[in-house]
Amino acid sequence: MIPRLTDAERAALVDLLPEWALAKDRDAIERRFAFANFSEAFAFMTRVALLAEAHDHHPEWSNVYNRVSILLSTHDAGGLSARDIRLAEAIDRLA
Ligand code: H2B
Repeated sequence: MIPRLTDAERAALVDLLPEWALAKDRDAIERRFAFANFSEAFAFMTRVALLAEAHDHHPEWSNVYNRVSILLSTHDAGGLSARDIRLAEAIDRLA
């Protein structure tokens, strides 16, 4: 079983991932992105999809025209784990 984040690790998130927020109704983090148009949004999603495959860790996400919403949570842990943090950091480096 993959361990969920400890309280100390959760407290560090605000500094580590300032663009991400804790989800209201899930043990998850989320971030919204906006691009110039659909093409740029979808190009970003393609790059995130490749990252997700490389990490073997996959986002829950949606796209509406130029906007992309990403929610990260570890299904195998039933909540937030270090895997979510690693993928969020990698997505931040793309954005
Ligand atoms: N993605 C997410 N978000 N959570 C998981 O627990 C997860 C995953 N598990 N991607 C991976 C795939 C697992 O199912 C495979 C077998 O490694």
